[in-house]
Amino acid sequence: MTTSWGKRADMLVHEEEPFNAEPTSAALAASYLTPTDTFYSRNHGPIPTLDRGTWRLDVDGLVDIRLRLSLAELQDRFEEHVVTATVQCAGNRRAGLIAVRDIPGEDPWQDGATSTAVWAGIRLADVLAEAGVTQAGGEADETHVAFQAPDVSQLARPSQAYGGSIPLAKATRPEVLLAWSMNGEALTPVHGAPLRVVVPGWIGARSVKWLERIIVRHGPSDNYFQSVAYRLLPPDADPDTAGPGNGLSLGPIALNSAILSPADDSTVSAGALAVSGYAFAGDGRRVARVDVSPDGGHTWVQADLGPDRGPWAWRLWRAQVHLAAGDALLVAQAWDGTAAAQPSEAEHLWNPKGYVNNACPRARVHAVHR
Ligand SMILES: Nc1nc2c(c(=O)[nH]1)N[C@H]1C(S)=C(S)[C@@H](COP(=O)(O)O)O[C@H]1N2
Ligand SMILES: [Mo]
Repeated sequence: MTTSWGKRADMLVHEEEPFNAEPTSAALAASYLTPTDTFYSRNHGPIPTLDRGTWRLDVDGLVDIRLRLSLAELQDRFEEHVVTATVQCAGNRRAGLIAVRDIPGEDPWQDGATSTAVWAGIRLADVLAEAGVTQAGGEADETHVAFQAPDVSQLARPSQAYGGSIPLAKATRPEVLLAWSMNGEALTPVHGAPLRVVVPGWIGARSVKWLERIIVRHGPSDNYFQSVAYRLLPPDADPDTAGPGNGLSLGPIALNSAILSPADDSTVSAGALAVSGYAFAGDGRRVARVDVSPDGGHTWVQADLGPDRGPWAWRLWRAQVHLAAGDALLVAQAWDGTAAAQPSEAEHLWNPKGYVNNACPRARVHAVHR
């Protein structure tokens, strides 16, 4: 069996070109940190192979001093920082929305368009400071930091290189990195070598790979993937005619969770059953609790939460429920530190591009005596 881009053979590959693949639930559940060969990969165009030696990062726009730096210069001049962060695509769990109503032209991601790694690199804030950009009071609301990559996407209208932006207020936070390493090793081509942005707590689309240029500007980027895609349209909107600025801009991640085991529609032994999965609160919030129901939401037990590696990374969880023989509907529901819970129904969340399905995950199981 052939594997693309250094990924394990059992990846669920949605598309080879552009390469879009997610790990199985079992692979994702096997460890807190997702091994690089297991980490999902989301791409909108061909994966560029950049030469580390000749590659340069440009920083310009509304800066006092323009910068043009090699990788070695970045590594010499700035202090290295390490952040454990979950990256999560806004399209994660889209399959649950497609089950409500079809979403043509978008990949049916299951629960694996999210993964967690240890990222090392430098703080975007430090590079911005070197260019004379600091977070100055009220201006931070209108000032945005845009990222430009070289991979040209035919999916954009018109076709263009990938880009996006975040507000200066987020860009200057200590968790936002320009990362050159993932899980202790140099970034691989598919994950953005030699340098990518990692915006912990925000949708994966803002963690721009193969970063070549940082532009400080008034307002968000005009790039298609900022101004048109990755916006949450109302259910009755036509995605084919939606233009720049329509719908809600997606940035901070919404509270979400998934059941990774048992699989939906599986046969299990009656009696004690372990149910496990992940939960992620998004933008600096904490997962406060995960509840699991063995009976479609009538009764609940609390899951045990696994290791806490800070607000930028997911929590794995596990609960034990007791099932009589017969069919049962397992449901999980995560709560965050503001006592907000996941919405119950995917049907109420359906949107034309299929983003942000954070409905309570469900798994139907058939319990048998054996
Ligand atoms: N240059 C570039 N950066 C990109 C993308 C892309 O297509 N091109 N995809 C984005 C999206 S939508 C996601 S979810 C993450 C996925 O990161 P990964 O492939 O390392 O998992 O990368 C983001 N950065
Ligand atoms: Mo994404």
